[in-house]
Amino acid sequence: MRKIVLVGNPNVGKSVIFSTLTGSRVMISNYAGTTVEYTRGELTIGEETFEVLDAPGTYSLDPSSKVEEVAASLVNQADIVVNVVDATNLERNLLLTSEVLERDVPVIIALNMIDEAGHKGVEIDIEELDKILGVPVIPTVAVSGEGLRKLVDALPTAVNQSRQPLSTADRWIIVGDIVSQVQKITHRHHSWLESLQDASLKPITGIPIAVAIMYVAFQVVIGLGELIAEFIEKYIFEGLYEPLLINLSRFLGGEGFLHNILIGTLIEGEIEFEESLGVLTTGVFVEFGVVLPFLTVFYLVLGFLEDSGYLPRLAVMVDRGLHRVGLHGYSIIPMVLGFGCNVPAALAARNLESRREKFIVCTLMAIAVPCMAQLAMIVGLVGRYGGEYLAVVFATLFFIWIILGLIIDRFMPGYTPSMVIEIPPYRIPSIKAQMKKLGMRVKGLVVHATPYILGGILLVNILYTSGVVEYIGVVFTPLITGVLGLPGEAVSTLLVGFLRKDVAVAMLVPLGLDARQFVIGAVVLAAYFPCVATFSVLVRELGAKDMLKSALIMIVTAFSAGFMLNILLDRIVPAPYLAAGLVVSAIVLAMLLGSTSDRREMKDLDSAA
Ligand SMILES: Nc1nc2c(ncn2[C@@H]2O[C@H](COP(=O)(O)OP(=O)(O)OP(=O)(O)O)[C@@H](O)[C@H]2O)c(=O)[nH]1
Ligand SMILES: [Mg+2]
Repeated sequence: MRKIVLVGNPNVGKSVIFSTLTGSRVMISNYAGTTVEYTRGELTIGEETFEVLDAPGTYSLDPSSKVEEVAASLVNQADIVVNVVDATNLERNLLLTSEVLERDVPVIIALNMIDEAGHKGVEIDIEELDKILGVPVIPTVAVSGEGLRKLVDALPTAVNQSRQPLSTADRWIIVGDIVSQVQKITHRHHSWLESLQDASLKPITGIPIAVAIMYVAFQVVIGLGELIAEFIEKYIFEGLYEPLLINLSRFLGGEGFLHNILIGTLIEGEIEFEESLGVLTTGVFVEFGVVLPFLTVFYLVLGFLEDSGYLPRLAVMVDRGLHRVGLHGYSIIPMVLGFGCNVPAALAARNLESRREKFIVCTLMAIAVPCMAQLAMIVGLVGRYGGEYLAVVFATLFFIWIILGLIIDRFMPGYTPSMVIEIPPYRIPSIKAQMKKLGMRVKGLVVHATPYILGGILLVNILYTSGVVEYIGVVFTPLITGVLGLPGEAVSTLLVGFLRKDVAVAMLVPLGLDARQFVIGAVVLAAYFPCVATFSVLVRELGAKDMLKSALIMIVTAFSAGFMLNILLDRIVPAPYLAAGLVVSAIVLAMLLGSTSDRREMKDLDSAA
């Protein structure tokens, strides 16, 4: 099968074109670096079926990051290259085009975002561009599908130029020349969207906007998530599902092996969805009653932030703060994604250029950013002891995040290269695209998480029933009880936490912990190790050696934090003061001790000069 490869700069609409051409579903967002791996699809034209590949965005075929490598290698395999060019940013896009034209492969150009170019007063003489480049140029508006039919029809007319390679300097000159010949810019007034763009980047207005957006986003997720979760629990689980289970429980005789696996333990003769630990009770409840409602709302909100183009602006706003822990502002994107699920977040970290930065981001995220499923459990279960205990959990994670960032930044050699953040314009998210994306994510969740959730519950159940937990509990009691102040059985939650963190948090409930113990359990579970899905992605992304280092850091940090809480919380410092103290001291320490690697970079630059 012949291969058509879609190449272009980041965020130019390649994935939109891909999904229209092939009918495949792929992630589309309004920021550079949405696609990090390629996706395949098929397109039939007449008799022939082509394989279509959606490449990650790249600025050059001479790769400078893993993501760009993927794109460059796809071009090498291509039988036809469709170079997607952003009409609103012709100059930069044509630099890549000039590289593509040097390859021994037929090329056709999709001049995309013609609609936005029009709004911006950018006028492009397409015929002239076509003539100068010597390959077909098809104007398109990917989101509305305009021009895509023509693009498909024109595919056979793609031209192989195999041009002589140019030096970078010559490339700039030639591209500049072309742009001056084909592009006319007429002046026009700022639209309100553009004024808003400016406001969200200026610190004086941008910081309040960022705080407000994040606040509203999390309020909506927690508030709406809770509302939906309560509704589902009351009407679906208690109203419809429980009576069925009660019948089943009676049918099974109320006890025995099968009853234990499916229904679990009855608590005072009743099924308790959070505590019974049966596959059909707690397993199904955790997935559909807890994870799904919160995650669906989170993805809805995230989708809006992604498609509007706000995330890269947030990156600019937090850039200075993140530099204190050796990170570039763009690493806020994997962090925010991590609140949904750490797996896609670890993949998004690929966009960061250096190994150093990737290591810091992945470690900090795995340790201190609980995923939505876990977050929902923590909010629901720790919240029962009162808001101040919830505050201690989050304050501790924040404290860990900052302190660990400062330490790694100081002791890991090198520095994080500055990275140019490309900021897309604000775009009004289309409801249809949002729903498609949400559907993809929720489906992915149900398909991928179900085995872990049900399997996790099953495992715990078996571990409990067979007495293994008791045995391991005895072995680890000195650590669990001595250091963390938890009952020995808590060790089972750590085992399960490797499979599913949310389930593990729920399993703290039957242990009958007091508030301080529950807080310690929740913090240690969040921090000690990533879940198995995240772990496998991290091994791939960081390599086994770095992952091992990262894992060691996590385990040591988690137990130190648990130990600290065990000593301080409520015994020496009451919860609200501890929460406030942790947040304030983290911020103060970051101010005083931060930016070590930035200073190293300055020193190196000075001595080089
Ligand atoms: N107005 C307008 N928006 C578009 C057009 N094509 C794509 N977009 C929007 O541009 C953004 C980027 O689209 P993607 O398809 O994710 O871009 P990509 O080239 O695959 O980006 P990466 O995977 O990050 O390299 C999305 O918000 C799209 O909705 C277009 O022709 N007109
Ligand atoms: Mg893409």
